[in-house]
Amino acid sequence: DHQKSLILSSSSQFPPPQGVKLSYGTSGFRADASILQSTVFRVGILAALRSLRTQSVIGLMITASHNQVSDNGIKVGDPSGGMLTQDWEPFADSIANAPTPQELLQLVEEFVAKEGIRFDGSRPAKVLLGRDTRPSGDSLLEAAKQGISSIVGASAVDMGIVTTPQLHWMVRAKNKGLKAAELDYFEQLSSSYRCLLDLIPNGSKVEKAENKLVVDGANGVGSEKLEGLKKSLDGLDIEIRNTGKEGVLNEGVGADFVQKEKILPQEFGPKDVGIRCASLDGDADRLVYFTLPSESSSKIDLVDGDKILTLFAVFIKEQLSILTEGGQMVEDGYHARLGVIQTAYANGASTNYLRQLGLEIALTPTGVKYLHEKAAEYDVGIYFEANGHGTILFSDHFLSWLEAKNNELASRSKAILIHKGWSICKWNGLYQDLPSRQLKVKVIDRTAVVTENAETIAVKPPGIQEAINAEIAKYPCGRCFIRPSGTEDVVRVYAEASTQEAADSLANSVAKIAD
Ligand code: 16G
Ligand code: ZN
Repeated sequence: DHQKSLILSSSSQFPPPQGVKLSYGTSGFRADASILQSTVFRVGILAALRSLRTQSVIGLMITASHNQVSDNGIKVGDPSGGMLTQDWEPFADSIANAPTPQELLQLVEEFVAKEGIRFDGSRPAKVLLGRDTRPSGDSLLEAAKQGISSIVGASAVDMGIVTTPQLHWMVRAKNKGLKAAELDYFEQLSSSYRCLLDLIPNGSKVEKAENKLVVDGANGVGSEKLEGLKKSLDGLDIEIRNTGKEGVLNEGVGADFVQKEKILPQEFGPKDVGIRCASLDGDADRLVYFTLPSESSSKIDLVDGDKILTLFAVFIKEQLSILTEGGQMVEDGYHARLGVIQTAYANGASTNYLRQLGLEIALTPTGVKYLHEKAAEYDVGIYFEANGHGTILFSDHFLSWLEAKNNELASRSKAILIHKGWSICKWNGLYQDLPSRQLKVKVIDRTAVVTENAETIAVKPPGIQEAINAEIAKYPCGRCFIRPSGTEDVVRVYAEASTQEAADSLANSVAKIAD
């Protein structure tokens, strides 16, 4: 019929690359942009099917995040604003690697039957498309559109160049029947920020110097969007550098560079001593802060995702205890469950600090999709990776409880939401990071390493964990793990110890074991 011939004819225009096996990975497909046409086309088909299955709007984002500018990638956003459900990843893998149009069609037909997807035209598929600033984005976007329109009735809405968080937000807003344009996004951020400022108690004034924020835009989409946001944001003095007019995307700039190298990005220098600075990554879903402590070196004090998480956790815990103190609040017997979610990359000092606060801490494998899923199990779930990906999730139940409380409290309480008025130094001083080192080891087959317990233990190859343990035992406060990368053909090593020399040496010896 028409649907079949449409898939066959359009997919014949997008032959898959020879001799490469692609996998949906931690955050969608990623590779050199030159080999991605067929994959993006096929993910377009998947997105349209997902839209039919969920009877909702689906998102498709074309980006390779912090990777080099010649790479690109594609990931799918589910109706809730989160990532594609993990049950659909095997289908993504299989269609991406189907060698011929006939085999592709067969896989699609089998999957459609299994998922009970119907093409009755009652609610046609709708997909929102976004991309980052990579030059390959334009032609990949075309391929995605072709994929989407090879499902009868499906439509693609091009949102243009957007950040990854914007696209997720737009998909969620559309599905809630709310306004979902870029201006609405900026409006929501700036009005929330204004609310926070309005709730700062008198007396905890922020110093003028602390009001300044210099942002490294990674030469990507984040800088342009932040310019847009700035227009509606009062009360914060933002200067944006690395806007992409001169430098190269992610090259010597951006959150990944700053977090891994712990030195100043391009365009920052001695004049920035003591100023609060921040770095975004190529699709602006990572954020880390830093300050330059001394003019004489480019070494920075990093305020990473762990510290952002800690600040949120401290603040929210306080606010929750204010809400549940004083009798009335406890009366209704409701206790909001607050959880913090980390990965094995979280600095050990942060985990200790959070534990001392009495917080419930969960560990998941690396990648937003795992942390997000876990965070959704709590009333308030705060998650951050050390590299700066993260957010806070509030359950619907918690929000309606809060709304009811708020009405009750509005008239008689002044103690809700007390702001601290801390400096970045005070914030950074919450705890001292343990020295750490990350290395990568090129291997022939990274799948030979298999991990368990949120990647903290390597169960394959046999004996490797015992060898790692023997190294760790040589160092005070030593901690170390290896894991196969979800985005590159390498095995990663992470080590922590009481001194930098010790962390380096532990990482080096374990890298030799992994080799
Ligand atoms: C992806 C993930 C990131 C993770 C990184 C690990 C998202 C949006 N991005 O970039 O969270 O930290 O992969 O890469 O989930 P690796 O597996 O190569 O170490
Ligand atoms: Zn990113």
